[in-house]
Amino acid sequence: MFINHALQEINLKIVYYGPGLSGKTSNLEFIYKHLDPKIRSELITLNTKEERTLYFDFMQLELGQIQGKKPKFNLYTVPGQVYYRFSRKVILKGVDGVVFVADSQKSRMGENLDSLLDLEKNLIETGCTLQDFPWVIQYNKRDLPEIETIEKLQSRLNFFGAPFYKGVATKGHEVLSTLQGVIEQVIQKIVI
Ligand SMILES: Nc1nc2c(ncn2[C@@H]2O[C@H](COP(=O)(O)OP(=O)(O)OP(=O)(O)O)[C@@H](O)[C@H]2O)c(=O)[nH]1
Ligand SMILES: [Mg+2]
Repeated sequence: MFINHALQEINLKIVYYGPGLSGKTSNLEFIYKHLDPKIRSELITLNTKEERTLYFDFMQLELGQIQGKKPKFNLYTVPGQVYYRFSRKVILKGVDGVVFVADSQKSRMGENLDSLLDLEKNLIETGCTLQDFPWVIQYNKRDLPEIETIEKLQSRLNFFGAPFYKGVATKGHEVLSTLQGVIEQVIQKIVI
């Protein structure tokens, strides 16, 4: 969090985390297309030619007021591919809230778990832990065949009882409710 007292602005950082191809960039693309341009910036994406995130995606939202100040939510995605470990660590610096985008496909359970452990490890290095951190889980790709039940995903991934959403990011299902959920978590933490 960064407060600019002169401009009466609070800058908050929300990071979309998760394994490669889970749908993090698709979440931001939907938010970009469906929010009023008056409250959102352009979407900056840095992709490889295969459309995989290379460093991060970024977009800023300006919403309402908190304690008389204008909150600006800076949304980032990390690159999910395993070897971009260093980028993920850098992007997590100063994070205020996380959306963990899990891939619901049965074959991706191992990658979801590895990515969640990678998140926990990186958060611990910044002095936080998932247990008392503002975060939500989105179980994405609910439209595909061969997906895990929500009960199984919950028991394997949601060990701290974070709020969760059942998403289809490409169609926008639960994308905005996921965003709203993480924003609520972040605000709750800063107004206490
Ligand atoms: N069927 C289906 N496809 C999805 C869904 N969400 C994303 N996809 C597809 O999955 C692929 C990867 O989506 P991205 O949003 O680029 O994934 P990412 O998590 O940003 O991937 P990295 O940047 O490599 O970490 C794309 O082809 C998307 O169209 C979904 O809910 N359902
Ligand atoms: Mg991406």
